[in-house]
Amino acid sequence: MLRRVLIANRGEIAVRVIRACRELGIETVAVYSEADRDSLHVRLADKAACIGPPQATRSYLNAGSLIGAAMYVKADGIHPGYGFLAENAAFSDECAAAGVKFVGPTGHAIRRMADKAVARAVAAEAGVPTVPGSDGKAVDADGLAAVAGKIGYPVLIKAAAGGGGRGMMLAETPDRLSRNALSAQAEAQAAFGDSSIYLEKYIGNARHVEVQVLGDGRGGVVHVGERDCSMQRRHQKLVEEGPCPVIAPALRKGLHEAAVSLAASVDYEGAGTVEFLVDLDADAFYFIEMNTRIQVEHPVTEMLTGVDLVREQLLVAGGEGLSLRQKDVKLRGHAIECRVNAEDGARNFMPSPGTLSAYVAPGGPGVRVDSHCYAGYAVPPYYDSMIAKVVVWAPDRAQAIDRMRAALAGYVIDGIPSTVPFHLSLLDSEAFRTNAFNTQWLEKNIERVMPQENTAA
Ligand code: MV4
Repeated sequence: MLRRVLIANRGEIAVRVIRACRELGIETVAVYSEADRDSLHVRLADKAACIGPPQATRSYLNAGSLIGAAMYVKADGIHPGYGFLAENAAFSDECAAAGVKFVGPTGHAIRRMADKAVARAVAAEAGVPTVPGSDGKAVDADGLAAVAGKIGYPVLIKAAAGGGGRGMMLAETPDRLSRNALSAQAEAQAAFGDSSIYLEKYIGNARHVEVQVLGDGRGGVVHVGERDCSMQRRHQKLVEEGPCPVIAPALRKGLHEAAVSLAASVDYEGAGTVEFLVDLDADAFYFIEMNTRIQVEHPVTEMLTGVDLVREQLLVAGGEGLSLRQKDVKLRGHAIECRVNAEDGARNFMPSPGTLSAYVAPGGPGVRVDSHCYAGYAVPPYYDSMIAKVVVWAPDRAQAIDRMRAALAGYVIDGIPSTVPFHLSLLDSEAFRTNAFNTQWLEKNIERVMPQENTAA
C-alpha cells in the first residue's frame, strides 16, 4: 500500500485524488502554483508545497521540481491527475528511476499509445477493428494518394503525435490531398515537433464512444462500461453520458471486448480509456485512440457501477491489485455529466475568470458535484476554465435529464458567467432528448442551442 502520495495537479481532480487517498489512509501532499494558494486542494491535503509561478510550464509541468518535491517530503507515489504530466512517458520513467511510484501506466505503455499511428497497429495486432486507413506512418505523397484511393474519399489526415482532434485535416477530394497533407505536416511539426501523419477514412455520421478499463499491469484487465462523448465543441467535451443510448447489445459487447483486448496486449496498469467511433450508418465500430490516464468524465462510470476508479488506481499502484473482477461489475441506470466552465456561452465561450461572489452547489439524491470552488474563491486566468462537473444518476435517461435540469437550475454561481445556461438550453433541445445527434451536431447547431449576444446593438 502507498503511504504518502504527492498530487501533481490542481483543481477538482486534485481534490478528487485527495479524497480517495484519505479513505485509504494514504497521506497526501498537494503542490500549488502562486496562483493557486487559495485553492481547495491546498487546504484538504495533509501537506502542501508551493512549486513556482502561475505559468504551468514553471509549476505543474516542471517534472524535475515535482519529483524533487516528492523525494523531499518522502512521498512513495505521485498521482498525475489528467492533463499536465499525466500522459508523459518520460515523466513516468523518471518517477520510476527516482524510486517514486507513478500512479498510472509504465512509460512503455504510454509510448505505445502516444503515437496514434503506432496505436492503430497495436490495436490491429490485438484484433481490434481500426478505421480503414494507412498502416504505420504515411509520409510521402505517392503513398498518401495510393492509400486514400484505396479507402475512398473523404479522408481525414491526422497527426501521429496529436490526439483529441488536434492537428486533423479533412481531404474531401483527391485534388485536396497533397495540399492538405502538407499543411497538416507543417501544423504537426509546429505543434508537436513531429510532422508524422496518418490517414483514416472519414466517418461523418458517428458517435464517440469510449470504454473505461482498469488493468493490473500483468495482463489482467476489466472494463467498467462505456461513455458517449459525442457532444463536443472544438474538441472539448461538454456533456458525457453512459451507457451509450444508441447502440445494440451485440455492438456494446464487441466494444467492451475490444477495449479489454487492447489494454491487455500492453499489460496496461491502472485506469485507461479506449476511444471508438461508432459508425451510425454501418452499425460498426472502430478504434481511434487510447487515453492512458484517468479522464475528466470518469465519474459517469462511477455513478453507473459504484466502482471508485481513483481508489483502484491507488490500489494497483500500491501493489494490492484490482479489488474487482469482471463478474463483479454491474451497470445500473443512466448517468450524465455536464462540465461547468467559467466561460460565457453567449459570447462564443469566452473564458471568464474572476471571483465567485456567491456559490452554492446543487445536491440531493443521485447528484454529485466535483469541484474545487467555494464562495469567495477567485478562478485564476492561467489554467483551463472548468470549475465543476455536475454528474447525475437516475434509473433511466429521461429521468437523468430531468434530474440534471433541476440540479443546474438550482446551481448558484454569482460573479462570473458560466456554461450553466448553455447546458440548460442543450438539455431542452429536441436532438439531445431524442438522441438525434452525432459528433458533428453541436458544432453545426451551437447558434440554435446558445444564441450569441449581439454586442453591436
Ligand atoms: C474522426 C472523425 C471521423 N472519422 N476520425 C476528433 C477527436 C479525436 N479523438 C478524433 N476525432 C474525430 N476522428 C475519423 N476517421 C471525426 C472526429 C471528430 C469528432 C469525434 C468525436 C467527437 C467530436 C468530433 C468532432 C469533430 C471530429
